[in-house]
Amino acid sequence: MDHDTPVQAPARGPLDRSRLGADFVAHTGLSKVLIVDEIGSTNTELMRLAGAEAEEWGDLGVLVAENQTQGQGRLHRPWESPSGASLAVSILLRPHGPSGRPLPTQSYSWFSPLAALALREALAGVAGLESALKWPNDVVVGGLKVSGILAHLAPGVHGEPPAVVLGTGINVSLTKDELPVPTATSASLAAGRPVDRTSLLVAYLEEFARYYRAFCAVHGNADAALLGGQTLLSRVQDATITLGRRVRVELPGGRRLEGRATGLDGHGALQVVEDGGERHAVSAGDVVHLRPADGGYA
Ligand code: BT5
Repeated sequence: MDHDTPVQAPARGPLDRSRLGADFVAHTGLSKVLIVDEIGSTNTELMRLAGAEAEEWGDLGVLVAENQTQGQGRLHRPWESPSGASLAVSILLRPHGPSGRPLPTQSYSWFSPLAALALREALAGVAGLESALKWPNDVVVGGLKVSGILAHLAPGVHGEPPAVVLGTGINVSLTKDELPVPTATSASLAAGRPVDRTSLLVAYLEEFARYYRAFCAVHGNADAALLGGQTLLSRVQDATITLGRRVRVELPGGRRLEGRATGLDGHGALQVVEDGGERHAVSAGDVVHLRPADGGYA
């Protein structure tokens, strides 16, 4: 491209709300979809609503913002979502098994990977993209982050266990100039063609509801066959590119581990074998994929 040519942002229309109305809610089994024009953080607002308007916000209530101004990442890091070019969506979960019993809270660590699997299917179906999970909460295409997922606990109702707010930020049509960090990409940049935000949101919510219902049907057991096929644990293992790699893990307290990521345990924690042979199960941290030969960044 000629350097003097202004970079044209792709058309950024609002979401097509007619595709996310009552029919959509009924066929997916969601309890509601609320789309707001602007919000600080969909996760923060949905956590508030889960307590303040508990009767109106049941399992699988969805809050979407056209423009999110104070998106949150883990550890209070910022999540940037240029208006109209990204999706900011939070789903409230009050998970129950087939017997009506609440799911064990130990199973909650599987909701982020469940969302990542759903998004993976949506990206494949809508944009023809092959994506992968980078432990713990990123969806990447060609090693670059197209989405980040963040789960928070929210108030339970009537003495029940806490609810979960599961937030997903998706870079849909950001141009190269708009990417907030060099490790990011967008669906349209990766696909090399425009990707429709509404179609991606619809597909993501459909897939998420399908996986979530199946997971609730097996009472949150990641080792049970899901949807008549592989277990959730093995689906997530297969989709996670961190496994089998040399990694550096930055733990929340500032400690670091370096070694080989060998697998996930039954709670989704990353198993890391340090060079000296010491084994660790890491439930929270940031991972840098290292190149095997020179220890540089991959
Ligand atoms: C995450 O945190 O990746 C979780 C992001 C969750 C965002 C959603 S949007 C809907 C819902 N409402 C919210 O308020 N949040 C959720 P983490 O792994 O900590 O990554 C944050 C880091 O990613 C930042 O420090 C930046 O380096 C980078 N980053 C920020 N914006 C990005 C973007 N749009 N694409 C890729 N990387 C980004």
